[in-house]
Amino acid sequence: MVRVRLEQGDITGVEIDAIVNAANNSLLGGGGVDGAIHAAGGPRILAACRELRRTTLPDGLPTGQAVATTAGRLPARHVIHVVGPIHDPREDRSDLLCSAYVNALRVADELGASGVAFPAVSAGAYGWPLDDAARLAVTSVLTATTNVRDVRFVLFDTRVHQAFTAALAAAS
Ligand code: AR6
Repeated sequence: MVRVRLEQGDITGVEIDAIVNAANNSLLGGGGVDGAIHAAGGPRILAACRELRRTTLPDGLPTGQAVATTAGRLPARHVIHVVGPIHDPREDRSDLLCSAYVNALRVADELGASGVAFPAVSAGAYGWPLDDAARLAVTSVLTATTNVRDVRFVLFDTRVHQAFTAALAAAS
């Protein structure tokens, strides 16, 4: 059974086996948590992403999928990059957001990681309504089949933290 904890803060400072990046399909960086991870982790992360693009992912990382790289100089050992879906009120893309969490945990299993920290994937630039993003995140992690024992949601601000607190209470 996975233990889920919530905290408010900056995921780049978290000391854990793997942190998850809310990336985009290009894997070549961006704003938000993606920008913060590349800035704090240094150029080795981008070099590893470029190598993935050159080899196994020439068209980029599909939405809902996950792939790992070095964490560069971050305290975490690995970065697991996922691409959440952009919210679209005309189309239910919830499955892809759940897949991003489940596939991150699958990659963590492949790495032998027992602790994983997640940000609120798709809840920033990708425009997902916060309460729904929190509910999908929490239920995906709680129902996943994984060897990961310790999941930490590291939420950047009070509003996001409150949404995840409510979602976790509703799911437990
Ligand atoms: N630590 C933890 N959470 C953070 C941090 C941080 N250092 N910085 C921001 N957040 P977003 P998305 C929160 O936009 O919605 C990028 O440009 C933020 O407050 O980072 O999946 C990518 O390259 C929000 O709650 O990711 C993509 O193009 C959450 O992280 C696109 O944005 C997610 O916001 C992905 O958009």
